[in-house]
Amino acid sequence: MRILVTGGAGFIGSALVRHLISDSEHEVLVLDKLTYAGLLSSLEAVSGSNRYQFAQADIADPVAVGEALSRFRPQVIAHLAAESHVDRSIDGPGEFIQTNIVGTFALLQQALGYYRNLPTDEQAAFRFHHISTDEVFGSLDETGLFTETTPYDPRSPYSASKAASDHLVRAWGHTYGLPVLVTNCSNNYGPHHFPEKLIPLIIIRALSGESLPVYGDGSNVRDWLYVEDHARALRAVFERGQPGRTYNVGGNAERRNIDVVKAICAALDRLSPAPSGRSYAEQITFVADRPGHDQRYAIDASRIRDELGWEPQHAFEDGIEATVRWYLQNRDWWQAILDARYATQRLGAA
Ligand code: NAD
Ligand code: TDX
Repeated sequence: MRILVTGGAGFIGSALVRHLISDSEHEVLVLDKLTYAGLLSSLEAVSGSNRYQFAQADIADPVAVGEALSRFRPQVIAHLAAESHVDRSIDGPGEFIQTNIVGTFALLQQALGYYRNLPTDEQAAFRFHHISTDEVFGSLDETGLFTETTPYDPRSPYSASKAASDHLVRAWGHTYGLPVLVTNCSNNYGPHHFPEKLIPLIIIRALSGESLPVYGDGSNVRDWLYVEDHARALRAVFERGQPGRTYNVGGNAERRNIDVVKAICAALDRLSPAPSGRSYAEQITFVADRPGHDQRYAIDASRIRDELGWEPQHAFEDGIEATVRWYLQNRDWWQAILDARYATQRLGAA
């Protein structure tokens, strides 16, 4: 199949592309604007493949998207392009509205025009797959899990923009007959994770001898999924998922933030002991909480398991160790990002 991957130079998109090139026969066109979070260095492993192409474009640019569609003629659009960082959405929501809502609308319009012009047999095979987040469901207290029928209750500018885009995608399916799929996934982690996110931020700041900022009291809970498990889930859904359907994807690995940070410190203590001989955990600092910080997310992933046979393969402790090893062995990748002063301001709140 030919798969157009929007946001393919990002953390999850690049993991999907690396998976598709190494473990399938699919052809891939990445369409990516290359914002601060889009990195061609994350696609180096596939850049020599004749099944991989790249186009730099904004999903909100109808001419560029239309040209890519008519040239590549995809059977699947896997839509991952988004502004993804919650703290940035609090500091400046405008880009989140523009890309996640307006951009998704523009992409849907192009996809619909393209779909309507396909021959009938190709229409039957076409899928528009929107990759979304569990944050659209809001916040849980100590019990309960998000299912595919949990009502939406987004609470940050980021999650509100993703909720809006989910609604648009489903509306284009329901009203115009576009064969859409939506996946709502929990927190990912693993190689090529952008250094502003909790896990890489802690690894990099620990190695730099800096404080390790934990928001609030560190009791907030996330359900962590190794990014390569997510890539396999996405492939299962666009290859075999039922059009019109939503699939929740999760790691079955709920952890409090403070325990995640301690697990990273323990892995670093084993793999790269600090020159001082002290544990990295001594660098942990509790800082002001994120405004509106959701307490807990947790996913019930039984639908994708029962219908498509997908399950996570990486236990959290193994995934954290693999991730810490990757950041230790790929300093050039993250140092180049730090040197580029990617974000002007954010690399931890302390
Ligand atoms: P990321 O920030 O690492 O990557 C986003 C990519 O989209 C970048 O390559 C960026 O250049 C590109 N992009 C941004 N705006 C664009 C535009 N207007 N046009 C074209 N390309 C654009 O994000 P990620 O963590 O890889 O997340 C990918 C998707 O998965 C997002 O939709 C996100 O909401 C969703 N998601 C992420 C997680 C997670 O834990 N990271 C969990 C669930 C869902
Ligand atoms: O310095 C920090 N200290 C801290 O305590 C940072 C950056 C985060 N945190 C906390 C906030 C969250 O409870 O750690 C948790 C994880 O934070 P992030 O890595 O920013 O992820 P989160 O806000 O949970 O959102 C992520 O998962 C869902 C992705 O960024 C989203 O794109 C995805 O939809």
